[in-house]
Amino acid sequence: MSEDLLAEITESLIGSEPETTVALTRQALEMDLEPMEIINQGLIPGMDIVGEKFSSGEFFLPNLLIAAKGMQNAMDLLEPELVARQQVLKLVGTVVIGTVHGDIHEIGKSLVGTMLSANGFKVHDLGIDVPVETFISKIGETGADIVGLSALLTTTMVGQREVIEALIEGGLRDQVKVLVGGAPVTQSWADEIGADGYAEDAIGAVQVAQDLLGSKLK
Ligand code: B1M
Repeated sequence: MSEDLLAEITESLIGSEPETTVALTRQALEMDLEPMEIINQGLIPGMDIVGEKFSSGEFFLPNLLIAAKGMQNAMDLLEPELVARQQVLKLVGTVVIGTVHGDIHEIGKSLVGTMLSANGFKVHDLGIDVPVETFISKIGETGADIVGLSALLTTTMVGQREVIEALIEGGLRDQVKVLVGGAPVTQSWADEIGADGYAEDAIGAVQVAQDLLGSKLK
């Protein structure tokens, strides 16, 4: 039953029916499905298939835009639920997060930000297409423990390296841990550019951020 509903959510994204995506997400919450289950088993598989169809030439840019609208509107319902489910009593650290310059993919970065704040981090979300200098000045202004750099395009991953280089040049590299992620990003890319951590998804990002903070405080 819940599998059917999750499959319908996936289908609604592929079928460019954003209103249906939102209605089904609301229904899933009313049926007490966990928000993370709705995201990981309903919404993300839909976005992945939309992406594959775009790669193969079956779908075009408007299909991506409509699917993104459906997922973002569904996330507007899910994010307060994600936050409400966490019971964190004290602030564990400060994170500056954004999608690197040249890249306007927002949904995954925002989900990572939401999960971090739901787990006790103070999150400064700089948004999308963020210039290197904006990351650097926000890190200086907030004294952030961690900077999170999201990149969804093979062509924009280099922006993560540029932020690390600017941190070194500005003498800030020892003060802040660098966490990288996004669909094309891998552990070996993180190692190559000298990032401190890599996470494949939002839950992993929370785990890695907690580990990084532990090692920073030692
Ligand atoms: Co774009 N796009 N897109 N797109 N898009 C991808 C990424 C693509 C893989 C689709 C494909 O061809 N199969 C492909 C990239 C290929 C590549 O370079 N490897 C692509 C392309 C080519 C493009 C354009 C170039 C298309 C064009 O114009 N010809 C263009 C680029 C624009 C730009 O940025 N300059 C473009 C545009 C867009 C839209 C604007 C239409 C829209 C985004 C709208 C928005 O965000 N408001 C869009 C969408 C929706 C997608 C897909 C279909 C879905 C992305 C998404 O939201 N996924 C995507 C295909 C895909 O990913 N399967 C695709 C759901 C989200 C929850 O997952 O973002 O992966 P994700 O985040 C995950 C993890 O990656 C990780 O955790 C998240 C949660 O689990 N994560 C982190 C992310 N950031 C992290 C940071 C961390 C840690 C983990 O630490 C800091």
